[in-house]
Amino acid sequence: MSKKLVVAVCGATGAVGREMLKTLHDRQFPATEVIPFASARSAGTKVPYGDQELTVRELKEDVFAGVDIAIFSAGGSASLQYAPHAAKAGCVVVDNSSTWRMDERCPLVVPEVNPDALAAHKGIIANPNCSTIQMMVALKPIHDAVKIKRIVVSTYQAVSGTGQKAITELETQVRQMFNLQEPEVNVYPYRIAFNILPQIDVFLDNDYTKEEMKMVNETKKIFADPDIRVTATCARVPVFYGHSESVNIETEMKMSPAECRALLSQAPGVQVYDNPKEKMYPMPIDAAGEDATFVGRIREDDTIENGLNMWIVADNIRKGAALNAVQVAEELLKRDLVRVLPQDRKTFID
Ligand code: NAP
Ligand code: 3JM
Repeated sequence: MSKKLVVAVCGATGAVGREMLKTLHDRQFPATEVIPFASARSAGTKVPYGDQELTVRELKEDVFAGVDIAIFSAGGSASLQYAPHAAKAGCVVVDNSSTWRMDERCPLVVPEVNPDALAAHKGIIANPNCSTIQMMVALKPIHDAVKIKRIVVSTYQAVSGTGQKAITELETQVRQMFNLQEPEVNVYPYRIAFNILPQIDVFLDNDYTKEEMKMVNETKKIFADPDIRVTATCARVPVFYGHSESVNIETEMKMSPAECRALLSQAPGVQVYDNPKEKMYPMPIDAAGEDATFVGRIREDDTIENGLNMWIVADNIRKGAALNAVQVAEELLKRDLVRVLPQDRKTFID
């Protein structure tokens, strides 16, 4: 008989949670039991896991006894409240929210980029923001080869990044507008159908949004490079699945576009999709449902000495959330870091 491995999926009824269940099943994650949790609202409902239907349970502080790995995508406040209890109960948390990302006790991990950071975990591991993850996967090999000094990124983010209610809102608004009805605006500050919103998450005192500052701060932590300069503009576009990014980098040493293409075509998790003559470049319609981070439009920025521009696209719900979290869990198993109980595991609560 195989060893017991119980996985809790917290936020299982959401856009990320459903993809999490699918990813665990598709990748044959060796769980002996998968338990879906959500709020009291959906306790008792069913969620698909392969060809089974699992019954959703209510997430509570005392549900983690006997759970080995708890993957959270239930929003920031649920992670803040419940993840410490999960860690205290002895399971390893992989958290998708921004709550724990900048906490020094929590590794912030993209498995293709900084898997060794997992070794120092104290019970809670953070999954980076979706826009950060795909940028890290594409830029890490370049950073290693020629050292990136500065990143200027503009994002074009899909509505699925906001959750199930935003997917429904875009569908509803499009239908209403084709029927000459006034579109209802509930999720975003303005209509998203046939529009672009240069605001994701709340504004901070520096006039950047929280989403933009996630990209800045998470990049420094994942690359373990406090000196790398990053500036971001994040926009929401009326696309269902797949975040796109225009990325400009300035490097210490020179790398030609051809060298960059060759390097990235060997990089883990990356697929180079770049042939301007054939109008070949990545788009959200290519990336949706795929695991890879796609890179194209690689070209020189001749306004600076060592500069490159590129276009990076990935499925924000897969690599941007569920897949990255499952890869982290796989890496924990491979490194035998699930059952290691660090002495100071309790510091999240006590
Ligand atoms: P969603 O579709 O709105 O789903 C939210 C899920 O959380 C639902 O299962 C919901 O359960 C559950 N939930 C909400 N409040 C809860 C509570 N107090 N206790 C237990 N469960 C609760 O949102 P989503 O797109 O799946 O995203 C969920 C979270 O994942 C986000 O808030 C964000 O923190 C994170 N996320 C991260 C990334 C990333 O870049 N890594 C990307 C997207 C999202 P009910 O059905 O019972 O309401
Ligand atoms: C992606 O509960 C919340 O406020 C969640 C907001 C949220 C986040 C976040 O900050 O955790 C929605 C979508 C993210 C994220 O990945 O940073």
